Amino acid sequence: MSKQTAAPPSRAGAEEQSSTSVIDTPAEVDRKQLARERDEIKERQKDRFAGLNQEQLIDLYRQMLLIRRFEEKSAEAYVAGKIGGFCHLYIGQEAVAVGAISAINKDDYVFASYREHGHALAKGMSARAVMAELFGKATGCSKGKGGSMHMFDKDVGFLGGHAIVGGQIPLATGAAFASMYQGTDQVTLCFFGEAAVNQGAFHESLNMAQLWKLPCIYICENNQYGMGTSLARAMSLRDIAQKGCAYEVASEFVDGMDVLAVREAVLRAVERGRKQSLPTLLEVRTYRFMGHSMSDPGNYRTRAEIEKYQERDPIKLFSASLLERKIVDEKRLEEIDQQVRHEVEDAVRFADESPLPEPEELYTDVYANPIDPSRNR
Ligand SMILES: Cc1ncc(C[n+]2csc(CCOP(=O)(O)OP(=O)(O)O)c2C)c(N)n1
Ligand SMILES: [Mg+2]
Repeated sequence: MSKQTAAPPSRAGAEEQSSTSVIDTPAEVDRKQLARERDEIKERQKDRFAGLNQEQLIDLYRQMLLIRRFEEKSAEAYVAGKIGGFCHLYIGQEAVAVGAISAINKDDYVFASYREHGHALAKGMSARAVMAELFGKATGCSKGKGGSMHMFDKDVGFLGGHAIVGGQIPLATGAAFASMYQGTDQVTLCFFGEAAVNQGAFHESLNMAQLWKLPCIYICENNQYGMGTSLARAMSLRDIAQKGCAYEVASEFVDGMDVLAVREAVLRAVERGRKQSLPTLLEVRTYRFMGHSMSDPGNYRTRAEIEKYQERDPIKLFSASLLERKIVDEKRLEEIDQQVRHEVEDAVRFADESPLPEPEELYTDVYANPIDPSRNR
């Protein structure tokens, strides 16, 4: 066995190398400071209300709340043993999927990672189809054979749900190539976590997208952790938006806790995609409030850090802005909450009552030319 000659870079060393540290772990919570920061974000958000009518603003709120309540129910169902396999929740990141997908059309494409229940709902899949898929039922969007990481619905342009970290990035690039080749004005949104940026596929895709002028919008949801590993321990250049420069891809940082900031940035990218057929890289800074998956002990970050980001909860922030701007009152917020809870409960009931897939389904949707099951008897 060869002797190890060079010590791996120390964690402190990695942190010193970056000029703009993303990770900030205060020893304890400074409530006043947190409240000040939240108010600043809220003020910035209110400047972004122009251009959206009351109905559109309320719908953004409703969608984020639907995802939140859907995910809370998923967690309950998982603990009750109704959901098998892995299950990665999106709680805390709702503003990213909702803001971004609100900026595109129904016939545009969306690709996402395994943390994709929210993107599927925002793209127009029903809560019933997503919940039934989680429960492994025949009425699920993938006939109960995919589960949490494999939501898919061609009819609404939601092209997955991908379990391989970064696997969706070249696929989305291919979809954007198809749109360019066919001369449509469709754009493709590709969501992925910051850990996927270290995959070669990210770099290959950005290079091709700029070179071949592909209308692909790469949305890096930087929640600062890849499983239990902080970005600071895994990436030398942590300002992910800067990486676009290497391929001359236009890029920007976006506040992922502000649904309107995300929407505005994606609208700019969509215009670039449709008018100039060019890609964009967005680094959207966000945070997941739950563990990486349902089986995460979470001992790699502090409670203070989680509380800091919960203070910027995108849903609470937006409801406070809506109230201050008198777009809604408390009664209207309560009605929306009831409506959303009802929709999620209906989805759970539907999933509970749906049948499991038949054993014969093992042979369908596997190959383009299906196997004849009788050959194996
Ligand atoms: C190619 C590959 N390597 C490793 C894994 C195991 N894995 C699953 S999730 C994950 C972390 C990804 O983190 P990130 O891209 O930041 O997304 P997040 O979970 O934070 O949304 C890893 C390493 C995998 N699924 N695929
Ligand atoms: Mg991450």
